[in-house]
Amino acid sequence: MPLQSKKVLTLVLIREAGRVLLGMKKRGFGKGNWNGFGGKVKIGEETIEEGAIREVYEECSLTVSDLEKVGILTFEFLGDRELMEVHVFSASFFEGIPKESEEMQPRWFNIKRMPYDQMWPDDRYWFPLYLKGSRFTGYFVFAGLNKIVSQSLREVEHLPAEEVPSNNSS
Ligand code: 6U4
Repeated sequence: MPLQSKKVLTLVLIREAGRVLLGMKKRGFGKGNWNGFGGKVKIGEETIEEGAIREVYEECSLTVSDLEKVGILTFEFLGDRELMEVHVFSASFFEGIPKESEEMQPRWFNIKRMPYDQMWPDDRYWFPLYLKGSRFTGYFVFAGLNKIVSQSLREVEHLPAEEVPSNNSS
């Protein structure tokens, strides 16, 4: 079965001193997991980063700036022809106080105690690279939502240049 298209998504990790802000996903894809903030890039958004900043504000009321792209993760779900390409950003500047939204309940986690058992199963592999300040690319194949059947993960010097997103919802 040929893979046909990819959906571009964002994932923003907000870091302050020795802690990272995650949100408990209350609905939709990944419900019940502690996750970074993010979602689809909308038509009309000129960069992936613009979509990322909007999602953070919608999900936890923080205004982030100076995002740095740290990773690109591609997910294949067996039986689904659409790949998910998740652009991971690190944000160390923000304004506001994290607030619960309809979609996410935010909470700070000490970087030494990340709740990997309640995160996406791929996170335990790449999160340590993020925490030590590396850049990375990864490809994970899932059978269902909980089982990884193959994976590759690499630390890289530079991430590929950004393509203007052409996918996604309005
Ligand atoms: P809406 O339209 O908001 O209902 P929803 O189905 O909830 O969409 P959305 O837009 O919140 O999905 O996007 C999914 C989020 O989950 C993105 O931030 C990317 C992130 N994500 C998806 N797969 C992931 C994975 N395997 N590991 C991970 N984050 C993942 O750490």
